[in-house]
Amino acid sequence: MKNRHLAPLVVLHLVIGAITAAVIFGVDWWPDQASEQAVRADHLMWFLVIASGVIFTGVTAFLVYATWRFRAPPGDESDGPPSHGNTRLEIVWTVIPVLLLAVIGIWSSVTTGRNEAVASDREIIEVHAWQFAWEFTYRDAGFTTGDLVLPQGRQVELIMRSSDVIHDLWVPEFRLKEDVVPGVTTNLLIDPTRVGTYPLICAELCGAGHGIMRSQAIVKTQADYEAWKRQSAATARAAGAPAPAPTN
Ligand SMILES: [Cu+2]
Repeated sequence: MKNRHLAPLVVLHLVIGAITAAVIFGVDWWPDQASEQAVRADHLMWFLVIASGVIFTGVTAFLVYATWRFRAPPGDESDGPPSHGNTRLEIVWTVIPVLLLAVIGIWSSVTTGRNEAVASDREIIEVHAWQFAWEFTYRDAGFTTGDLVLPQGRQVELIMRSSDVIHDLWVPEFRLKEDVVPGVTTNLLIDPTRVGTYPLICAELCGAGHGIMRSQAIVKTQADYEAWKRQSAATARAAGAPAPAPTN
């Protein structure tokens, strides 16, 4: 590269890089992290966003510089000089994306594997979805609720069924989303880490009431969770509620 190109390109990289970094780091893009899965997903996401920012900065700086520096003079209708390729450049722009995609692919599969590692002492909660509501059954305690209550620091497995169309259980703070499909049982593993109340949303357009198909995911400390479970079971028994219907 000739030296007269170097200085303006460095300045353009610095200016565009600074604007890109300000947008990436200056905006609070993501909700709280309330599960181990959220932390792993966000590490991968940060890598993707930062790598994208670096590529965006380089491409935009060269594009802006080339558009300005090599623009045609007014009235010049002629073609530019022919170009017969640049082997070194083509190797560089092939090798870098290959390495980047390999890192993303391996990192994604490691993240998925760790997110789906099953704990032997996990709590099982059955999920029933229909147009347009969620129902959560704590079968070992014999009751059903409309909110998903989970213990902090203990893995939960959701066993999910739909009685009509495809729904999709999504809690943004857990960074987890899974379809609930009629005729099929789907599962979702969650390791809640943070006490709090988070929106639980249907993320599949499932009919006219899709927009109101919302509930809450409530993470409690283990002591509070056990107390809530005992209390809910006692209330259900006192009300003479029948045991939750068996699911197929
Ligand atoms: Cu739905």
